Amino acid sequence: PYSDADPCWLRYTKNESLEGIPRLAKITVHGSSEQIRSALAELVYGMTEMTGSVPETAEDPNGLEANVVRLVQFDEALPERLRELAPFHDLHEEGYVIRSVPENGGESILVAGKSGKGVLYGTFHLLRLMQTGDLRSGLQILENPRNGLRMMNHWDNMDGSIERGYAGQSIFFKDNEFVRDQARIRDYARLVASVGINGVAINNVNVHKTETQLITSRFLPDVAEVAGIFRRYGIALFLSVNYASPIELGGLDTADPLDSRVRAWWKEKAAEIYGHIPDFGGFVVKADSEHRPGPFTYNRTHADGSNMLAEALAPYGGIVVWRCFVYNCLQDWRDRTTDRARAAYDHFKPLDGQFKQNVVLQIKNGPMDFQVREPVSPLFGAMPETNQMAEFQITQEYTGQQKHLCYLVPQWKEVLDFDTFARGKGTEVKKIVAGETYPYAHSGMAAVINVGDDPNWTGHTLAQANLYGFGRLAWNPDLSEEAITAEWIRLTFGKDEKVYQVLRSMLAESWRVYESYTSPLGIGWMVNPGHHYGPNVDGYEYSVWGTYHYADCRGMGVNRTVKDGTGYTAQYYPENMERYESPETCPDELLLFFHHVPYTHTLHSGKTVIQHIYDSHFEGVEGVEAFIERWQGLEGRIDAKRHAQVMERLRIQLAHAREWRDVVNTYFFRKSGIEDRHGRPIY
Ligand code: GCW
Repeated sequence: PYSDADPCWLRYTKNESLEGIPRLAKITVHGSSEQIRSALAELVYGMTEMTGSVPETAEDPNGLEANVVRLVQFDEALPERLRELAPFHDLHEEGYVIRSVPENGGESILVAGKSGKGVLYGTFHLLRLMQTGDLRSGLQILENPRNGLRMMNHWDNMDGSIERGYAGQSIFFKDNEFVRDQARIRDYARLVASVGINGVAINNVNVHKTETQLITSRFLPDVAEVAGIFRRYGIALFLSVNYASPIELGGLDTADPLDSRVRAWWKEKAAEIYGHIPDFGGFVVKADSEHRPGPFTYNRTHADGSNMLAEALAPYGGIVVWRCFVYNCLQDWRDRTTDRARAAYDHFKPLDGQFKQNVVLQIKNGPMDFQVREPVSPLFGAMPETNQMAEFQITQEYTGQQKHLCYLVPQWKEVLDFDTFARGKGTEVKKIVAGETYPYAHSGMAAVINVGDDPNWTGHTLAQANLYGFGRLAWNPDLSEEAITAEWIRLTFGKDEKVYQVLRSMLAESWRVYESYTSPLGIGWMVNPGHHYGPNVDGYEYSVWGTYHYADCRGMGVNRTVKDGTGYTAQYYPENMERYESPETCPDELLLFFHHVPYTHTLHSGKTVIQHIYDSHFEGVEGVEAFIERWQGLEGRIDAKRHAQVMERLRIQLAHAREWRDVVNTYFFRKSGIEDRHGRPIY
């Protein structure tokens, strides 16, 4: 590591099971890319830490060594004998194989890829096997990433603040400059590359005045330096750009995408950027959203808007990641016909087929905004001729802000496994965003990241699991929650079985526990306006944001049916539409998202809505109490520092969960006048 920050899952402790493999004391390298050199450095470092001795790096052009780790990047100069050891034809550009190969009278381990990136990913995989003691004879691993784009979006501002950041300040920026000490950036690159991330947008999608200048000569040399660090780890750097740049930077009087001066300005800009960063990834754009400028100002569509940028980037292979988070944020709460949930689909679906090949639409997982529970965005699968990717939120804006434990892998799994029925049964979101349903030129998964300059990166130490889990799912969305959790725990906390059992159960339950003491049955929000932390049932009820629960003395929920509601359900393919349209078939956990029902409505669970609210809120707090008890039991089994840190957060979580419970229960008791069947305290 380059910094003294927490190594997270790249924790290489002395490992007895490796000592039995003294034969792996040598590493040979074929290939000279920057990424294979990083792979070598990582392997040398990891093996040194785990075995206590520095492995030798051997020159072995003709493959005569035995009992070595061979890092091999395919190229024309690769000797025939080594060429035959790996099935290169089965590998994608970023894939790899790890194989045990009997050779020269011994057994070597081959880590091979078509690119340096592939070898790097394979090396991190090999290191995982070493860390967890799973390195054994007869390895036959072949991995290709399912998603082409595996991206992190930072919402970092150049003053060092992070929008919706809960783990300190930016690792990139400080006082409107780039940070000079790049140690954290290097360790960051190692961390995210180790789980396969290949693109990072370093600045907030809300591009303010200073950040607008990231694409100017004032900052491009700095951007290029970070891109250089990223490059060594196979990461392409992206920038969020201000749609009004031609006005703010170029002195033009318009940013109209069809204006020839605007087009020429962006083309020149692209040439300038690529002059500094030949492998620049491209732009991330939030346009016409929450007061950000965009093509609507000029009566142009989002296809016009994004295509213009795409045209500028195309000669260099760059892409435009265009966000679909476009909705009316100046709604009148009295207006019951406008439904924010409809917005992304209504805006973008009609434009299908009009986007250039190097534009990819980035769609939030749900139709609203990263709530603890919402349905899957109906836009997934609805645009066969337009590249799509999914946007998730690792930073816990609405899920406890890294004070509460909320492991999001189960939530993301539900989204990825959701069957859209776009091409009949079996058209899950994961296939669409992987480009397997429609032949997308670009697609994948992005997430708003949860790291800052806190010593443990994520504020809550256990929130590291979300970062790890996202990367692993972006690599392979078919990995099970259990498999990801098990990997993370063993890498991060070692092999103690009790530690594993406790952590596994806490992580597995945490999302549902958080859900149960916060907003019920898919309705969302109920948070304090602005910072979005803590209970405030009516916080967003009479506001402009389109975020309502419509609770009255009889019932609550939003009627989004076709029959007599906002018609949102019609945005789904028929199988899902029908399921959501009727309260009989709508799943309990989403009932209030789709329907306005009386408090006395009986759920599939057999409980009434009001009793469910009371029960779940009491149970949620009990869930947190149980976390504390279990975590207490790990004292002495994990290092005191991390144990204490997590305990401190759990205690905050408990206090705040009680607040949530009492505020929500009291609110609905007063609205409904219906007593808790179990007579528990409600105020
Ligand atoms: O969730 C909302 C956040 C905003 C954010 C916006 C977005 C970056 O509250 O802080 O802005 O979404 O996704 O653009």
